[in-house]
Amino acid sequence: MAEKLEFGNISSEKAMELEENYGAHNYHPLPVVIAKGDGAFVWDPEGNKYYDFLSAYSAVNQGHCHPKIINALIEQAQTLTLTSRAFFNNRLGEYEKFITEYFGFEMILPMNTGVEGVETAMKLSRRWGYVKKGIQDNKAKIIFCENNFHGRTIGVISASTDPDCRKQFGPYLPGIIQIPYNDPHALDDVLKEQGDEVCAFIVEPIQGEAGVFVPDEGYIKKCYDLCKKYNVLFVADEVQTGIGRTGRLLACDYENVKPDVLILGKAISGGVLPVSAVLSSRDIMLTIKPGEHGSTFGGFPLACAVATEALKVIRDEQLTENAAKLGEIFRKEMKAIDSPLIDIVRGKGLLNAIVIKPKDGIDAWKVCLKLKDKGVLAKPTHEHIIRFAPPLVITEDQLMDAIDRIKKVFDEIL
Ligand code: IF1
Repeated sequence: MAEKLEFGNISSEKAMELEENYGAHNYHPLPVVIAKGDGAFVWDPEGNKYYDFLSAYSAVNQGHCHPKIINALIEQAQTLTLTSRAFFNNRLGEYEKFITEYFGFEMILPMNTGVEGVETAMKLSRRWGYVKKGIQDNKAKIIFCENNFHGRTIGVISASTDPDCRKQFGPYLPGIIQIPYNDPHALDDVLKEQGDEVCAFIVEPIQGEAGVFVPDEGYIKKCYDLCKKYNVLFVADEVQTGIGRTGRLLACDYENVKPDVLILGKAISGGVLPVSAVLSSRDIMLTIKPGEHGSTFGGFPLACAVATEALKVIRDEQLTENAAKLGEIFRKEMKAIDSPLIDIVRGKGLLNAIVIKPKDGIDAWKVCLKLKDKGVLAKPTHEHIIRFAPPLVITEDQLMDAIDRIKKVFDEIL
């Protein structure tokens, strides 16, 4: 007999079966089906409630279905959704003024997904390299870090060192240099040798996919200074770390670095629409001329309305401050857990990870399954690491309740 459903008309079992049969197998999800979200919580079709400790990879910083963002979406959707950039629209300019002032930049180039933001930054950097730096045509090089994650396009995976992202997708884009992360000397060495042909250094201030790898204090500033020394653009990919997640508006703020080019995505829209942005100075941005880059949806009115409201929510509800405060509590409580399974606890703000030392057949995946049973959703990355990144609207009481559940898992699992 079919179980009564609380949300939607498809059971968890049926939903998983449909995805298995009709969807490409490019993911390996945790066996949980989400049918509804509200703030820090999600529910499956059967009505089981969970804390969302992934936040759609930090896209849902403002919490699921934030009423103000959803209202902005509905209102704009009933008025105008898409015009293309063949015409002006009455939302784009206002949004562009708002977001550039919000982050302290002169200009924005709006795109949709994070990886498009990265591609845009790569094109912009190359263009700047030819037009402003005087690099010989087709010689420009971009430096990336090992173990980076910047997205899935051919251009961007060419910069990846992760075999899962790369293998059998070649041939790759030339003009890419990879150096170790968290090693300013490696950057210095490359720039000393090839600096004349390098247009940009593209870096995550905290490496997300690598397992929330936080570099040494001062790393970002040292890299920025080296970029200045060799006339190279310092490009920060804050698609995951940006917009309050790490306890500052931008993770680069921790070192008072203002990137030459800033890439944002995910939480710009509060997880409501794919919205990304490349922010920079007029000098750099205006090296791209009309007709040379763009996207049908980039800067569409619906995105402008939603992103404006989503950024206001971050500020009005002091979500950055909340992330800073609750992040301290989270790491302190996790470090206090006495379990042989816990190797390292690290992170900043509400972007945290626990590195698991597998024991007696218990690995990160099994810990996540147990967490799910206790009502906390988190996902392993790189086999042994579990990322913990709840929506920034989570309250202290909710966080403490979730922490209790996590503690119980580690108490009971071995
Ligand atoms: C997937 C990770 C997170 C990103 C940074 C650009 C992009 C991402 C720093 C591209 C995207 C995602 C995509 C997601 C998994 C995920 C992820 F585990 F791989 F590292 F967030 F933690 N720069 N990150 O983190 O943005 O094009 O996806 O909008 O399923 O591939 P996108």
